[in-house]
Amino acid sequence: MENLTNCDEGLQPAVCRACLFAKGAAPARIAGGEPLQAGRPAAQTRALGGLDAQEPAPQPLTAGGSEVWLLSGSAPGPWTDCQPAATTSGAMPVGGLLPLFSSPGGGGLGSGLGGGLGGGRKGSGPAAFRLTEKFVLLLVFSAFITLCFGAIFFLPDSSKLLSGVLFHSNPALQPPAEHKPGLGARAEDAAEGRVRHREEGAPGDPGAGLEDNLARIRENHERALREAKETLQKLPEEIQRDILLEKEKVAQDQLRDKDLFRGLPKVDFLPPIGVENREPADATIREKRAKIKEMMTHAWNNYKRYAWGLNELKPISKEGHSSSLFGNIKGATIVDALDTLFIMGMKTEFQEAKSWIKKYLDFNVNAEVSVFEVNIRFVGGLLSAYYLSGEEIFRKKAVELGVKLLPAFHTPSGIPWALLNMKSGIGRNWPWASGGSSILAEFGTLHLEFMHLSHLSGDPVFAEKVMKIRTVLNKLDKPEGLYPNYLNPSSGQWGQHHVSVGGLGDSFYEYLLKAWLMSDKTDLEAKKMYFDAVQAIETHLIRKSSGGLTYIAEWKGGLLEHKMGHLTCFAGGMFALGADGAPEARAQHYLELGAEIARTCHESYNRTYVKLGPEAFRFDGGVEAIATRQNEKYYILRPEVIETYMYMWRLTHDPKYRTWAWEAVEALESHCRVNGGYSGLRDVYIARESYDDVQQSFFLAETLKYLYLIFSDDDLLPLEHWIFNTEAHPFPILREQKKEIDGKGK
Ligand code: DMJ
Repeated sequence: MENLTNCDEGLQPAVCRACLFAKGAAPARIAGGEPLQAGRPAAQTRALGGLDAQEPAPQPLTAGGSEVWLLSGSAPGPWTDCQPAATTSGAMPVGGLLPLFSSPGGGGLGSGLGGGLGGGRKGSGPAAFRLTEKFVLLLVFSAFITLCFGAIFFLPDSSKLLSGVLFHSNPALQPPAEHKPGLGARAEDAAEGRVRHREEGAPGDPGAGLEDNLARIRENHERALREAKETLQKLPEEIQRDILLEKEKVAQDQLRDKDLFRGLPKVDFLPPIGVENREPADATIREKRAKIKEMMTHAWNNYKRYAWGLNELKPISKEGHSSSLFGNIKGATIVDALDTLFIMGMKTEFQEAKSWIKKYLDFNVNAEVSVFEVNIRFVGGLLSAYYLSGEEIFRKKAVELGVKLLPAFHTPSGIPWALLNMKSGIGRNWPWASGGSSILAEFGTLHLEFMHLSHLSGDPVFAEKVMKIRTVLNKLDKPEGLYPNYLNPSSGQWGQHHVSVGGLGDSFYEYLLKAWLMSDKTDLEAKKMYFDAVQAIETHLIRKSSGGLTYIAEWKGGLLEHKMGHLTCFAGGMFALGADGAPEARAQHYLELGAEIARTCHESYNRTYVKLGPEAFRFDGGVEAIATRQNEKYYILRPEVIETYMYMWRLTHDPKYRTWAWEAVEALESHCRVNGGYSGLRDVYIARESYDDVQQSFFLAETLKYLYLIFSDDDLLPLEHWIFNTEAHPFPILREQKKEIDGKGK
């Protein structure tokens, strides 16, 4: 009865006809001719339109006439019109179709065909058909069948409708209905929907089972109806695009099946360069390095003791901390800390982490995650753990997670969504983002990881996704050569013209430079994009304060906000690292620019009470490198300033960078270390403790790793061989690419 229910509910003709055909009875009965009289309406009063209007009036009534009525799908009116027999006779489920082929009782459709409402002549039945009439009948009926097939197979997801109607006989075999949230809906809605379904009726209660099944069918129908309606309103190009996206999804599922369940292709694991943990020759440096390892042990042991398996630690409350950034994925600290444990030689801890990952790391979670955060921390952490240790489990998990992230790219432009439900594959953007835009620093910080995913899986799909992002960016005009922070994934156009080298923009620029370096300097497009962007940043954003501090301001539609974020401090290291690729005359300039930013950021630390820097500091209203707003005075164990010290140390060996790094160690020990680990601070300008009670996973991944590298020799993870992702996870330079390209060129 589901089709009739749908007719009642106003299904569009195309869809409802598919339902009727799906009943399977109509064609056979029509061919046989006999049972078609069963559902004849007592009186058919419908006015005719379409083909029937062209029929010459004084023709004998034939079943062909009835079919003409059926085919006049373009005639306006709700789909309830398709079921007169069911409503009048109240008997046959296919009553909407059958009466059209009967006539001996008179009236019926013939009344219309003959010459208007109620007029009709008596028909003589199928046996009396003339040859031409039979032919017309056959023609018309074939057209009807074709239409039905079209509705079934070419309307996206009408198969769902059929499966709801036809294949619901065994409720036990039906998966619970996915309660998909629409765009803008929250993941929790979906979760609640699922819970509701489970709660209805106890297991084994057939009544409840039936109810549940009917509800599910109804839900399927409603969804199919919505989708069919949407499809009918779409332009042909949009339908074409949807079909392509759907195909792509299927291909991705196949990829997942192939790769994950039948094993990844073999890759030659190259022993990593520069991972020997040699002690520094200088005793003071050795001690300092040992101290940093002790800090890592303290952070790790407390996480293990109080929050093992959860995402992060609350070092004051001594319990787990879960951030919505990871949805229901667990173990952020474990995955983020893997490579730090490895390079510090903490082998037992590394093995513990590996065992947990093997047993418990699960990505099949029905919750929204931040694509960016999951990529930089989880994919990044797993990739570097693989490259350092050669353990297959990390490669497998990284690729498995990469596949789960692919639906985020199902947008009209190929610019991915910021948020993704990993189970349903539904994506959306942050509700606060300008005009539904994706964020530059988020979709622009996938490149390194996705290039490695293709390398390790043997599948180009990951690389294709990130190269598509680049194509979109290169086609767009940039205001003053700058990249706005917001880009709409549907229109492929910029949102608000806000530009930042800090939050919302930062690691996009970092990844342009590193894409070039990681490709063994073959990715010249990335190099050009990087240097062009840096030039525009220098012209429009970089300024010097009256006290001589160089800073990077934020740009809002042409106006400068003289504020620099803690996040922006990474740029000192980036400018210095990029000096290598700059024209010779500019190389020194970029090193100096890096040094100036490092000095400014050091000042932002030095001008606080605790000697750790605020979230943002300003250069206006008579202050320099100081936070003036209460909500910018916090420090959450961030690494960017220390990251810049690390690059400056490696590239210049100026001892002040070790001095500044050690100041940071002392400040962390004095103000952030607590019994239960390390905590961020709410206000860096006051003496009183102001713990935020979170030990961020990036404290272990980045802050402690960069500190450790500053007090290690340069041959530990040498910069000529390793590129650090934005979460400080080291990836090897992809030299094979060059060889392949060279090989092809020969
Ligand atoms: C880290 O997760 C990454 O460094 C990211 O690029 C920016 N923010 C945090 C640390 O501050």
